[in-house]
Parts: sequence; C-alpha cells; structure tokens
Amino acid sequence: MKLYTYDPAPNPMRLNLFLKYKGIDIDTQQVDLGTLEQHSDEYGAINPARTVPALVLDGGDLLTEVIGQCVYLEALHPDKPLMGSTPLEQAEVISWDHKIFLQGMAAIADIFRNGHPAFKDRAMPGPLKLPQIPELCERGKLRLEAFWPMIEVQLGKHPWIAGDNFSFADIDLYCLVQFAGWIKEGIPEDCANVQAWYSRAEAELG
Ligand SMILES: N[C@@H](CCC(=O)N[C@@H](CS)C(=O)NCC(=O)O)C(=O)O
Repeated sequence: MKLYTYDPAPNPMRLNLFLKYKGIDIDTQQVDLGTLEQHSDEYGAINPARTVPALVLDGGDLLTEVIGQCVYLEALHPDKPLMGSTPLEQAEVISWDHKIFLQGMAAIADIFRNGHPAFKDRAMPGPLKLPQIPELCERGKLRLEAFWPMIEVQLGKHPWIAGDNFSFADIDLYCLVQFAGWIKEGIPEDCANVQAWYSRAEAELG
C-alpha cells in the first residue's frame, strides 16, 4: 500500500490524524501542492483526480476520498474504532461526518479558494480550470454562521460529535477548526460546548 499526500493540507490532515490515532504506518510520498506537483504527468498517472491524499492498494486499486480510505483502513485495523462499533454508531459517525464536510469544510473551502489570489482559476481542487466566484466567499461566511450553532447544540447533548465515543467525525471537526484558522476564523466565543469539546479532542489526539 502506498500513500500520496501533502502534510500541510486539510484533507491530508484528516487521514494523518486517523492513521496516527490508530497507530497505522503506511509507506508515504509527499506531493508538493506548493509547487503544483499534483499537476505533473507523473502524479496524473497515479491519481487522475490530482488530489491528495491518494491511497494505492497492494492490488493496484486507487482510493481518492478520505472517507473511503478510512472505511477501508478501519476494516483492516478494527482496534481503537473510529467509524462506530454498532450499526447505529456507524450511521451517526457517517452522518455527522457528512454534515461537517458538506456544511462546514466546504463552506471554509469556498471562502478560502474563492478569495485567495493563489487560487485564481483553481477555485476547486482537481484538473478543471474553474474561475473564482467572489460571491461564494460571502455565501461561505453565511453557511459557517449557521454551522457552529448546529454543532454547539449537538455537543450539548453528547461528549463527542457522533455520541458517546470519540470518532472520525471528531477528527474531521478538529481538522475543520485548523482549516478555519486559514481564513482567520475560529470557534465562536458563544459556543461554550464546542470550546470544551476542542480541549477534550486535543487531549484525545495527544
Ligand atoms: N474529495 C477529496 C478531497 C481531496 C482534496 O480536495 N485535497 C486537496 C488538498 S486539501 C487537494 O488535493 N488539492 C489539490 C489542488 O488544490 O489542486 C477527499 O474527500 O479526500
């Protein structure tokens, strides 16, 4: 198995924290997004989606989505479960992770990629040349404003985002907080449950 990644980027961080928590070691090669190495012919031959992280399995199959990579690795390494241990827990982990990714991460990505000059004509990851749409920055801010109260309510009911156990959804929420720093945003001061969760998550991740 071989992992192609770029440690400083948000999606690689999602997988890295999963691997570290479970103590999984994989042969790894960095693909430097800073020098646009993802658009080299060599990397395009490995991952035509030109994103990281990409996991090439021993049989040659390619997994390009962090959620798919984690589902696969959890099945191989069930100790310290992060994807839920019962059918209901598994459904809650995937459901909350989906909300975090689509309603939070994607909003931050919209703000970041549609506003930063380095992403001119690269508003989305991948091979397509897509123009920036400045209005998406404003829309992203509105989406983020609605995101935090939803998380605050959930963390008032449970210690972890998907229930009683720390999970991959917590890892994704933790990565979201790091990514929010890139657009100079953080956990709102009036979200006391999220602030308390963050301290617990930091301790859990060591
Ligand atoms: N859908 C992928 C997203 C992967 C992704 O967007 N990775 C970013 C780094 S955070 C990337 O490869 N960006 C390349 C680019 O911006 O050209 C997943 O869920 O894993």
